[in-house]
Amino acid sequence: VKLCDALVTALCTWDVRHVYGVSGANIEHLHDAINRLGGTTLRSVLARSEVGAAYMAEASARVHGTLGVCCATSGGGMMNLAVGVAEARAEAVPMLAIVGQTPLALEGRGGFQDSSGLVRTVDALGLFGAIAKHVARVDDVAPFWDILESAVRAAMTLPSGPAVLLVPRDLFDLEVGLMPVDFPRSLDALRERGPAPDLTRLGEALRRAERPVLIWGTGVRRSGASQELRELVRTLRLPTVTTMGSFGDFPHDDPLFLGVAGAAGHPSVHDYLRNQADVVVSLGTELPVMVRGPFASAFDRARCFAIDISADRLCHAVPQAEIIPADPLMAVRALRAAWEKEPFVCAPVKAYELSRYEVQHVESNDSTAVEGLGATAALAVLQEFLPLRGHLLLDAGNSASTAIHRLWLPPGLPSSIALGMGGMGYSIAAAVAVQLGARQGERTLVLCGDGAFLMLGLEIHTAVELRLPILFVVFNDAKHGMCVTRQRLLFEGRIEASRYSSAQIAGIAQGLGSPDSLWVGRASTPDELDGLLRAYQGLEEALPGVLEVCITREELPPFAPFLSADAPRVVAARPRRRWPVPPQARATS
Ligand SMILES: Cc1ncc(C[n+]2csc(CCOP(=O)(O)OP(=O)(O)O)c2C)c(N)n1
Repeated sequence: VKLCDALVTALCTWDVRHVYGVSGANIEHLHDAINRLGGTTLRSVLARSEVGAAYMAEASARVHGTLGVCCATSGGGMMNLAVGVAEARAEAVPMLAIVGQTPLALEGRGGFQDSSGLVRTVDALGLFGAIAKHVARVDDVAPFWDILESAVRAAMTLPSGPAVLLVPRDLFDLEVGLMPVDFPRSLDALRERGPAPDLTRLGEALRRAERPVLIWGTGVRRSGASQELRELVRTLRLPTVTTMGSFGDFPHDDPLFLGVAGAAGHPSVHDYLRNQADVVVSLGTELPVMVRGPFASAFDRARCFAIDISADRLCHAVPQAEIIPADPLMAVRALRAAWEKEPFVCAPVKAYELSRYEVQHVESNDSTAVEGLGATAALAVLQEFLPLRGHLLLDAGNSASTAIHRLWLPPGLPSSIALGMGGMGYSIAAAVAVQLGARQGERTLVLCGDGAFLMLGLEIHTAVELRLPILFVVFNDAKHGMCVTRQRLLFEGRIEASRYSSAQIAGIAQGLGSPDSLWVGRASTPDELDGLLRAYQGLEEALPGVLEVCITREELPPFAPFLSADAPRVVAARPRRRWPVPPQARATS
């Protein structure tokens, strides 16, 4: 068996469905092997850039709990891919990146796109050594199967992360022998979860607590624990807040949901954690500053348990907490076991109301208009059109923080945001993989700014090609909104390198498909937005859509670091509509 065929066979055995990438001289053998052997199991997805490809692979793993696989050629392709490898590293997402290298005989001898590190060439091993969880170079085919197994084991073992396999072009064609009999046949066999923690003390603390709170992090979904944790939370009646990354993972219409914690989170949640909670349990979050910043004093005052596989990071983030290293799924099961020995229900939250910050418009000389459409008003319209089942992807910037702060999500619509590296445009590329892995009837919605669109918007072309019914909503304010906000607040309003002339996003999008393959709309008022969303939802055949929302009224985003402690708030009425519960639990949790 040739190395390239062996790779494809292994990926098929693991039930990997897509290899995201861009081809090129040093990776074309892999694409040819997918062509010959992928069958109905494994397809290649041609992204428009390797940045997009890596984000797609990362999102397929982050959202659907698989191993994300991407590939690139050496040189520029490899450098682009590195962006998404870094995101997977930062957010502990399991990924396999296969990167072709110049033929062995040409390394250090002027080979095209040589990244061997020899004779002052770029050093691929060094590059990925610095950003991946695991990197290996296949220099010799004899240990190929071991090298592959170690790479994927490293990617899957918690805390998971990206593994990079560097393969010189000529080795793709060499014989590696048959797949060994003891080669792992399923990814589950590679996912080492570690032992179950002893949570007797936590159970005891919760039983005695008067105002306990659970902080639900993104690691819960990644470890496949969402369903079991939801059940446990309801059994214990444990009041719950989510982080921004897991916004939507706990049903918003459940009375146990207190809101979102973190920079774009809700002030009532932060107050409750800071001043009232007596036992705080965080699960599946490393509690980075973006999450803990607005309520950090809770860790000094309350009794805190921080449970996550990345206990080393927790030790630095919240040294005051009792840190419990564990995979979230193992922790959920351990807590259930502790509870079953001596069942109890938590004390109910008294007189709690979820509050949000009031909208603050920015009135400034350079502001385009005092009247006009603001992000909050646009989101109020969008609220009524959210898919009931699917996934919401948010991007960097003001529009995403406003969405997290102001939207209620239906229970079948969890959301994701890349906060590890926080790269703009992630949501656009990620949507491709999220929709490819979706079940029938599930829809992906992207909410991003024009800045994100201008960075990676051409991945919409990938979605059009694959006829993926993703709606890309682009909030166009003709600027990098969040940078402008920061400059206003931190640099006396001097705006530099964060504004540009308005781009016609709908016009650009129209060039990415024909009207029967891509729906495009442009709204400047709430009524127009409402009409267009109705039109999109009424399409006979679900299509990819791009909806440009022209934002002409600037707002201060509801982002805690930008707001004073006494910024005015409003109590948020709970969602009135009883959202239908999706017929099946999602694949990943
Ligand atoms: C790749 C990348 N470069 C720079 C940044 C820093 N950054 C964070 S938000 C932002 C502006 C985002 O603008 P836009 O996408 O238009 O969203 P808005 O804030 O206007 O809603 C920038 C430049 C980043 N997060 N990612």
